[in-house]
Amino acid sequence: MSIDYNEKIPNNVNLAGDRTLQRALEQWQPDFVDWWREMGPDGSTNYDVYLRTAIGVDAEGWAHFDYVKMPDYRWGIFLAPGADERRIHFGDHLGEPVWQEVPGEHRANLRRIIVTQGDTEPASVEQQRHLGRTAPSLYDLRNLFQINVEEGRHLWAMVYLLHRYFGRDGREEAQALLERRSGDTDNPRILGAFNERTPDWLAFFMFTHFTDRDGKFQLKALAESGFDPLARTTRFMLTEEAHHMFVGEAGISRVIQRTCEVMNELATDDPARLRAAGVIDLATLQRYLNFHYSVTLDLFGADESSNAAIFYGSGLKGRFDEARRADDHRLRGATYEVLEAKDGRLAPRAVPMLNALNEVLRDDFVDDSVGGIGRWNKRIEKTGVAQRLALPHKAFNRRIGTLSGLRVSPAGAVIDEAAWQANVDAWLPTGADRAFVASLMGRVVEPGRFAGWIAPPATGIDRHPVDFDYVRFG
Ligand code: BYC
Repeated sequence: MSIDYNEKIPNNVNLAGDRTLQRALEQWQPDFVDWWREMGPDGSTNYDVYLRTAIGVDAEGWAHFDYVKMPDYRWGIFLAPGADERRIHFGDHLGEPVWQEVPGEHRANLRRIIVTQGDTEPASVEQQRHLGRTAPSLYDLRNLFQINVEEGRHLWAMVYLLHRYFGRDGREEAQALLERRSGDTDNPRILGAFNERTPDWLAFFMFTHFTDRDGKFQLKALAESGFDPLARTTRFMLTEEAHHMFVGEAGISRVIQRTCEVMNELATDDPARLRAAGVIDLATLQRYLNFHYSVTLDLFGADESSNAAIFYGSGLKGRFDEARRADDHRLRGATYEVLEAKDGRLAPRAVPMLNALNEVLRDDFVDDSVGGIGRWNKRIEKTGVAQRLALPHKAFNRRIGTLSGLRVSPAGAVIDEAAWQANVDAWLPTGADRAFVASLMGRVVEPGRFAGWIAPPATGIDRHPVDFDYVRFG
């Protein structure tokens, strides 16, 4: 059956004018829908969900709201408008015109970057597929589904690039993106954090706060790319990413609000009493934070990476805000400090900056995360509660890079295995923490009602009230 792509897939890439591409996508599309039905939000096929759909790249077009059944969501393909005469502004090709087709010598690396990016999108949908069963409100359920369909759109964005620019290998990679599965032992997703479970809503909010923030930084780095279609695609993806991080940050903020209210009501900071009252104690929240933050730090790759140097030198992947940096944008001869263990302590060591670009991006992410913690702590402070949250040291609980072989406390002290084992239950979520959080997860779906462990949001979506019926069950 042929599909009217202009009707079904909103796009600004003239799909209708490219028969080859259209045929390739016609073959991929039913497999995508099969994947969505198998691995997308559990039991949601008949729900009418009040969703935002991008139908254009301008101010009106990118946020069109209506009720949609998710398998019928119009996953569109959009490139942000291109600048005339854009030139590569970093690396060995600095000053040359950007590429509109893939340069042969960079083909394998570009494909690898696009596949790695693409792989995270369906992975996160798989990780979150059971959460609809335990949504704390209709408002939150809708936000979960919004994120899920947009991750689906981001997969389409990468599949478009693979199909349009990489011929047969691209089509094979696009197929493989539907075949890997998060957490599968035989055919897992590519990056570590995307094979972890997202078992409850506290994990979901931490994931969208921290891991979607990795998404922001990686997309910002790719938005600098000398391969113009990748730069323009990722720039448009960033408009959607902002809402995902909002869901995480505001979600945790609302959990904090509710916990602090009960702390004040009961005049206690005893986790056992708070748990008995049905809220999540701040120590448990801190342990979840420690886990999601450290797992996300690993997503930036090894602190020294020849891949990162090659990606930058060849103009494929820049730095965060590349254009705003006051240096030569070639970085040969420049150095950057990475951490290593020396005489039982963490010490900085200067290495060639080109090799340390994963660390440069990780440090930008750390700075941004410090801001987020500050906002959460402000929320606690306003309630008069004395406890505070903190980011663990960036060497804590690492599995990728030089620091992966070390045991490091959240405060940044290098410790031995015995000290780690003696404290790990105070630092990372325990089985008992997860079981407690799971025990709070019950489904609340009456408009305007919220589970007891989370405060309502200040405002609704698209200027609707908080008690709007954001999801209608078919
Ligand atoms: N887990 O030289 P290195 C998002 C592998 S999130 C497992 O440091 P490189 C989103 C690596 O593949 C953003 N393996 O690697 C968020 C390599 O393997 P090989 C996603 C890992 O290439 C929420 C080896 O270790 N986008 O959008 O410099 C919801 C050596 O490592 C990991 C991107 O990541 C890991 N964490 O850096 C939905 C952008 N890290 O070759 C979506 C594209 C490394 O030795 N990707 N390895 O077998 C990249 O730019 C790079 O691939 C990375 C890795 C920065 C990720």
